[in-house]
Amino acid sequence: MSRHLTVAAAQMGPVQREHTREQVVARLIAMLRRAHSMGAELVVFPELALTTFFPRWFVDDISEADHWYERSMPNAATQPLFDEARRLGVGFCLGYAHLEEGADGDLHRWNVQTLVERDGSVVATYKKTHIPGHEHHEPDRPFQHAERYYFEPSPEGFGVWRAFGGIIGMMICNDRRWPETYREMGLQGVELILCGYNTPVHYVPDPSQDILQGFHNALVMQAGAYQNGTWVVGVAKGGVEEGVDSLGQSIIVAPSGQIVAQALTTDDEVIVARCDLDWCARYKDTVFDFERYRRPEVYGRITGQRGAVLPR
Ligand code: CDT
Repeated sequence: MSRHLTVAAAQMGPVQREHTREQVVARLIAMLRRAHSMGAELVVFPELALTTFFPRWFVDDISEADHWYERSMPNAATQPLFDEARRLGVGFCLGYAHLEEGADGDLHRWNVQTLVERDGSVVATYKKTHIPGHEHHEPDRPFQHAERYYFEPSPEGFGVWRAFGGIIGMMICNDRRWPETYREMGLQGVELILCGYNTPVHYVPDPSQDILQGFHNALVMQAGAYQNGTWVVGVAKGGVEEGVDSLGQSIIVAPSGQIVAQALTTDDEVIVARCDLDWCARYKDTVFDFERYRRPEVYGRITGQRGAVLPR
């Protein structure tokens, strides 16, 4: 008996600064219902889905940005989403900023995704590992990408969880560009990777990459899926948000590396795919039989060093 899971990518159009959590959650619920009517059992929302992409602005006093973060999940604003998902029997994955007070009383700022099962139970909350952009104000930029100011990198790495009848992993936006992300989960048998993203089309450090944003987005997720024999769901918050154009092109990728569904707009849009989780084994047991073919004894540099070390 094969295992099928119908998964939706619930792409969002922009969330402007003046939009309230309640307005955003109403949009998420509308897409949840649409996805359910299309047969979805799991709905994936974007990175930082509840707010505008606030790292585009720098504030000297970081506590002035605390209102962009959630202190608990669910909370008063998101409870209606949790309630409706449970009523429909649909699971979901939601990206948001989390402000955590540690045991030591210190504040920690994380960029996270929470995965919720069809019965409403929280499976896991994943913290973003690769934090892109810059730490300090760079006034010469047309807009900031100060994620390294607003978020700590996760010390936890990439877990996977048994849920939805399969083995599920998560990554967030920039994580998808790094092969280590997929391999870490591949080595735990991952069958479905969920990824929200906010990707400005204009890449300030090298604008020659702007025209390639869509290509690079598909390239990395198709490669990661194929090389690890896993499904990958990439979900954008796209469109023009506070004057910054962001990539749409949400995709669902099969273990073959083929795109089986793709968003056509840069607005709120639901796409679905019926994912055969047993399809993963066709790759994991053949060309990417890790146990048979990998050579970890000659891969020491992967974890032994960070940057490139050039030959003399
Ligand atoms: N949100 C996020 O991680 N965005 C980055 C933008 C490029 S780095 C400034 C991304 O990798 O898509």
